[in-house]
Amino acid sequence: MYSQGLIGADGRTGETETFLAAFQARIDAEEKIEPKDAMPEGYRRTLVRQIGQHAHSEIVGMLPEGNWVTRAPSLRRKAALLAKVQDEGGHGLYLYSAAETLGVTRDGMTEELLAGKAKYSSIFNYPTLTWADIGTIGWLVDGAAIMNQIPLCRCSFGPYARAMIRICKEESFHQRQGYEIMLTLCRGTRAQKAMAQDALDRWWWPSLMMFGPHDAESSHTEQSMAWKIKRFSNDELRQKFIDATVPQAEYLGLKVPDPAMRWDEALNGGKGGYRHGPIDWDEFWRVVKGEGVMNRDRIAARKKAWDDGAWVREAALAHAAKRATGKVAAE
Ligand code: BYC
Repeated sequence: MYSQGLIGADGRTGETETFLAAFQARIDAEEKIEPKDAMPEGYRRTLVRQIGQHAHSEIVGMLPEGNWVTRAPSLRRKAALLAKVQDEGGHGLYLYSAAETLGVTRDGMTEELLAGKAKYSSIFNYPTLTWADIGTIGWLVDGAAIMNQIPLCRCSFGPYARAMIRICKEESFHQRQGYEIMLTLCRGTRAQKAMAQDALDRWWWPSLMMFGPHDAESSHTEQSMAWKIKRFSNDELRQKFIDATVPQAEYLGLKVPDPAMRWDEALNGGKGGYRHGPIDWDEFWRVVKGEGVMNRDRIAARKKAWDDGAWVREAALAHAAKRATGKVAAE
């Protein structure tokens, strides 16, 4: 059993006050916590949960866009989309590796996903109906992801923070390719612009939900911020995203589907910001609990991929074992 978190800094077992205070002092001094360092069990569990969910989101997130690779409207679009989907696969792998440094296995995390015990982002339970959905995912979903993930580059846990640096660079490219698709559609025919508006109408609210419940309803934010895993609250990041995105929609000539949205001078400490209308949290929780349009398909697709890949994992392990005992000559 992985027990380093239960050994206090003073060498005694159990999470003594001294140990917890010394750990918090390291966090407050902006020291990075590394896998071999003593850490409270709650800190370790929070990271395993968040990094695991994040990794699953990247892998499940390949499905809605992968669905359009064969139908991309040009070779250039196909090459960019293929590269983006592959990038998401890479992000999942860095994140599974970061979580593994905390004493869990990728097999175990995958089993939890397939059994419905581990969550992944609600956003990936919506279907991609038209090509404009691919533009909108890049623009809004990757845009929201960047807003959430840039602060994670300063997360107190070293392996997670370091993984996020490369991920954010790639997400930034993804966001631009999405916005460029939207720009092209919005400068195209009336039908193309209508397709872009329809996609924005369907993806706007689910994108706002990506940031998680309002702060007052968020069970983990307070502790995660004290541990500097999260640097901003869910509502703070959602507001930053809205303020950055509404002018982008205006530039495209599209309308954000929120009749209550208005500029409010009082927001952001008097700097002003866009006040949004009520979010349908019943829909959010229905989707998180498995009742979204695509939940069953997503898990079925991941289960098939995991089952179909069993022979590859077995062969790779057998090959590695033979190499380790010198029975296979190095190529
Ligand atoms: N969907 O106390 P809270 C991507 C859950 S992938 C589902 O605020 P926390 C991309 C939450 O887990 C984007 N569940 O939690 C990939 C918790 O349940 P549990 C993924 C959600 O952790 C491909 C409960 O609600 N990004 O970028 O402090 C293509 C209470 O919430 C959601 C990440 O994972 C949701 N949207 O804050 C394109 C980033 N929101 O665990 C793009 C890393 C909340 O107690 N994660 N829940 O059962 C985070 O930053 C935080 O985990 C969250 C939630 C802000 C998401």
